[in-house]
Amino acid sequence: AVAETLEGRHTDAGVLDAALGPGAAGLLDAAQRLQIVACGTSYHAGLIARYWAEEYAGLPCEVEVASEFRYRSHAVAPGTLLLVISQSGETADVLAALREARRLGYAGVLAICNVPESSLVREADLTLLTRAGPEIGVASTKAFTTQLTALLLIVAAFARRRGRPQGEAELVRSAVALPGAIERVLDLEEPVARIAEQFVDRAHALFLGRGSHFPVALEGALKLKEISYIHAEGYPAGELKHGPLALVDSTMPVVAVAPHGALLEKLQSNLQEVRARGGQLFVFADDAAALRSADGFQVVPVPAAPAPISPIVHTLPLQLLAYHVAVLRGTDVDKPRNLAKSVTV
Ligand code: F1P
Repeated sequence: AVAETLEGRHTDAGVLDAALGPGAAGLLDAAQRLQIVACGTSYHAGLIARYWAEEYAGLPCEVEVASEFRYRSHAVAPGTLLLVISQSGETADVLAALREARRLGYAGVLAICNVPESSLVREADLTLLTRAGPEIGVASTKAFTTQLTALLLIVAAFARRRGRPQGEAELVRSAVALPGAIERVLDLEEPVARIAEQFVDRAHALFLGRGSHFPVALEGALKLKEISYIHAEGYPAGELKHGPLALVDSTMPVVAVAPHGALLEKLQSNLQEVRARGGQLFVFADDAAALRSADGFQVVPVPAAPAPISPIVHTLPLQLLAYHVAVLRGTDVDKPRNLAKSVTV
């Protein structure tokens, strides 16, 4: 309904404001910049939102893990809105960051949360509920995709307020296209399950991305770590030669998130560096034909989707990959060792 409203299908332009609660309009109007705080998967959602905020709404945006934000000194720019993202709304570091931000004079607190009766929802000025339903597994999956959807709509609301109608229209068109795109990408389950077989006996994996798909690489690596216990790192592909390339040999699977667009050419040079060192490459690409040379790559063709939602669409196959690797390794996918659903201490 929010997307439809933004798209103009409803006349009530206040649906997003209503979804956020009383006072939404005033707080959003006053915001000059965003400071996002979150932990784990929710932090990765925030990292993607920064690309949207700056590109489509021209809204300056910083993102930090709550576990560091709460302990550092802050020079707070006037009009900085704190945007807190948490599936549970009970993560201790997130709540501490919120309270610290209040003390420091941030302009207000906007929350994205999945649990209506949580501490976060009680303490925030405004909340957009993700309505993802109960997360059964410890590792966030649908929480991530619904957080991103909420973030996309919030950025669309900012784009409107900041006189960026084209940015708003592009985000809204993308939001409307999202359910169909998700349906199509789920068809990748079979090929991804086959690729998972090649990860079962590996000790390490590297995930590469660029631009707004760099956080997708981080999230792919985190999911693999959390549920299959394979050591995995997400890296911006351009940083490869500043260190991690030293790790690459024929025993190292390298997953690349390679959507079409301006950064693909650069990414491909990075992939050739991996290839030259014998690394095994798994490339998730929505325009396989645009890959200059896919020699030695195992390419997974991701369905094309509008640019803003491409990070969401590329995340799903990586979630499926982690899932299938974990199942093959016989780990408990829903209850990984050493982890808790809510990190309340
Ligand atoms: C943050 C988080 C989750 C992760 C696990 C531990 O939780 O790091 O991303 O999957 O559940 O906690 P939240 O603040 O989003 O509830």
